[in-house]
Amino acid sequence: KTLSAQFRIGGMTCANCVNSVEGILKKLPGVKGAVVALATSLGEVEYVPSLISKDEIVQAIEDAGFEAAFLQ
Ligand code: 9UX
Repeated sequence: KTLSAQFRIGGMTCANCVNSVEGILKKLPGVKGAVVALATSLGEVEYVPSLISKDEIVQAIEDAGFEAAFLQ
């Protein structure tokens, strides 16, 4: 089973940040896809909840130096 969730991200200031965040997310076990938009500071991740939690996804983004919070 795969879920999709939207998050708000802080600290992205250039297009390379977007690539970094997407790359980090896509390497995580349990993450099937990730898209991040610089203009809106919003992202969406497709993940398998039995393999990874939202908290772990947030932690991975924050470890990379950004801020993240899921919308719900
Ligand atoms: Mo752009 Mo983002 O030089 O951390 S890669 S600001």
